[in-house]
Amino acid sequence: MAGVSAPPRAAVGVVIGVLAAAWAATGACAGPAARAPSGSATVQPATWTNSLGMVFQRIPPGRFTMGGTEAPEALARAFPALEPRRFHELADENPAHTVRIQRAFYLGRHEVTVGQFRRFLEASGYQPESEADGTGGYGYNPAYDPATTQRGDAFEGRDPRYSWCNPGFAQSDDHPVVNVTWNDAQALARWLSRTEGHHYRLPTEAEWEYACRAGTRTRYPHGDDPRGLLKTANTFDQEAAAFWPRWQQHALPGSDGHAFTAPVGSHAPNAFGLHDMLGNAWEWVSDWHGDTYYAHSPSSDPQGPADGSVRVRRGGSWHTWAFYARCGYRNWNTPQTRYTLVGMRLVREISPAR
Ligand SMILES: [Ca+2]
Ligand SMILES: [Ca+2]
Repeated sequence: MAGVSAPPRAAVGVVIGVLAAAWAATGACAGPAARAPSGSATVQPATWTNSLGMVFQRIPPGRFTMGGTEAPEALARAFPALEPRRFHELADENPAHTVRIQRAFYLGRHEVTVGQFRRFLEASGYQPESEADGTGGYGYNPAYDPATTQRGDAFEGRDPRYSWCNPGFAQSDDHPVVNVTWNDAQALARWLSRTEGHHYRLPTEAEWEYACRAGTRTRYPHGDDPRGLLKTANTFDQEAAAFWPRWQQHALPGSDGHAFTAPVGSHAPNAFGLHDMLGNAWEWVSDWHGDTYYAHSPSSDPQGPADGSVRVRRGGSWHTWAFYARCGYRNWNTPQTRYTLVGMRLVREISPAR
């Protein structure tokens, strides 16, 4: 299966640099101290805020239909600019199947932000994988020409100049952190669990899709029309197409207000009160990826295949075409992958005794 290295599974294009968002790496690497926690886990409030300032929404248990793609003909009508082969490359989304989420859980209202990740690093001493292994991350550079590289990736890297605090474009503390690995997410969850006494982890793939759909069965929580993303998510729109004119035909016909990452919560939440489940930053989930997993996965609280080589990420990003920002779309990378488009959000478990 392709897509095991840093580039996205979805096609990447050629950067034609215009209007550089040049930015110094040191700008986002220092910041204010952590805030005190608020709220209490003992009463299971609808929202809860942790020691890093992450706000969590209580997600109720429930049942939903996971996966399942539409007929290629229907997809072709909705996405006329795409080559027909893309509608046949979705086998891992099938079959549609009923999944039960048996316990309530807290899920981050937002993606983990740059500021929250910095406070974690400062408090824990953890060194992100892109820095620890010395190879860096990926970033946007208007002077970079993918045609001159062997891989032809849309972004420059790996390069030590790029990391969680420098994706090559400006980010303030309330933007989603990117260039973080699945292993970095594990480290953050372990540290929070240890310091707060709650159990943190990445959501399972099933929990993520359940939370994204929030009771809906359409391509997106707002419905089936890709243009609705302009009001509900930060994806590949006309703002982004100005920087990647080669992909103009795949850009949504309007502006969501953001060419690169947006401050988390810039768009309306879904019915569970969650922002940016689609778009802004891809989100790591805990599961290994399995092409045929849906055909035999357990119906209650599936945890993913027992082993594998790549971890699933979900939801698309600020650089993702609408077709790949559907609730059911699956993508994956190795746990060591760090990339300009990939971030995370966390689960905090709710103790069944409370
Ligand atoms: Ca956008
Ligand atoms: Ca997201």
